[in-house]
Amino acid sequence: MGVKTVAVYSTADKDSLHVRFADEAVCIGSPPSKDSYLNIPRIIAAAEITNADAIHPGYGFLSENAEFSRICEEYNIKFIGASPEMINQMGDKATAKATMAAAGVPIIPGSEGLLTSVEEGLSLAEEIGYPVILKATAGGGGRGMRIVKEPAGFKKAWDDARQESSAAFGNSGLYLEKFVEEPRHIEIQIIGDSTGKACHLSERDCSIQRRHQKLVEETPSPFITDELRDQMGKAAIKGAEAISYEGAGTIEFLVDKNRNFYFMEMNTRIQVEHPITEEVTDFDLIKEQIKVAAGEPISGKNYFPKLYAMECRINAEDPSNGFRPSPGKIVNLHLPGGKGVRIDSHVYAGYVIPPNYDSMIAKLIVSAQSRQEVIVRMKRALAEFVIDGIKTTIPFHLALLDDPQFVAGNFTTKFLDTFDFSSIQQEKN
Ligand code: MV4
Repeated sequence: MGVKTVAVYSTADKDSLHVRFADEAVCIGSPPSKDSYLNIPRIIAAAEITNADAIHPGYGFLSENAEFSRICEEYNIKFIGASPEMINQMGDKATAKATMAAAGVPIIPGSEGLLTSVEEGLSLAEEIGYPVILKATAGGGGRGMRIVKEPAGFKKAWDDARQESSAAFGNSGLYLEKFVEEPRHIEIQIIGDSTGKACHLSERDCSIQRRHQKLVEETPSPFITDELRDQMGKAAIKGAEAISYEGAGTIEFLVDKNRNFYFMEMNTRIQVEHPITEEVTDFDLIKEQIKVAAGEPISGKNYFPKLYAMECRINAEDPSNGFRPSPGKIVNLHLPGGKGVRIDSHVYAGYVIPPNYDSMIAKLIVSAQSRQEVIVRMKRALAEFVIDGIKTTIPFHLALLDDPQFVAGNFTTKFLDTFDFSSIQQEKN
């Protein structure tokens, strides 16, 4: 787009590639996030001294922070993300669910809004039938969530979930849902413009997760039919247009074994796994985010996959030791390439991975004409990927791609609960 860029960085990231490749870079503080990447005044100051027109918040830190979005507005810096009102409305899960229900998006049967007492929860659970799940309205990522299998366990689950969500989020509000057994996590990418129009870019299957951390995502989902894609896409647009959603967002659905789909949450940011959608739709999501932020309208058509794509998250973690973080120096690096192979990364040979932040060091994104060819090409790329000096999730991905059930597309969010991680072998250096 020819847009000049300014990187912000903490001292822990002074040697990161984003700092080297941006047109300008501003150090905003020391390694602890609260002193740099979560420090709003310092980021605003960096934008002001460099005369920045807009801030792209990426997918972590302040990307879904209503206060930051509001302060950007106040300082006349365009926040390339959701408005503060939208972040608040979708950040409160019970409110988000009620909003989507009112828009006609299917939701999981359960409480209308928050539960007001344990007694109300018990009688509602009796009515809809066990198992049920209690969820923190301020939650996300599985925290403050309890599955209840029978009435005898309800009181303890209620107390524990309230305690946990109060401690984690300073908000103990809970809502209740029927527990969906062995679901798939399927999300729809949407983008809306300032006129209130939205379109969808089909789904991503994010069922391969460990402890609520996604490890592999793919599109199209091997479980989703053309008809279901159309229905889910239309539901996602209905939800987005009901709230006049502006910018890129994701509507997360749970899909049960009978292919019923239910709204779960909305993410008001670009997500880590967005590149697989870009590869199969030929739509540059970041470019379109910037255009929408600049007030341009979207085309209005929807985007369906023309290819198959998969992302393997390469983390500095040891998959044979409980995915323990493995920061340190990358002494040797070789990135695979060739047709249909994309790597998004900030690392290089000689780079020292700091212990302070998320352990994801690269995204390996592969696309091809069929799912089978994606798998073969991904295995080739993983085998050619050399990262010496640290442990990575590459051996896990190689084991997964050899699993007959995964290869057959037979997996739910419970898949990794029973996966044999002990057989994974790190390559000897
Ligand atoms: C559920 C569910 C089953 N039934 N809700 C997990 C995190 C949060 N976003 C919601 N989650 C779930 N909600 C009902 N009614 C199962 C999960 C769940 C899950 C969802 C998506 C991906 C991985 C998961 C792993 C465990 C549980």
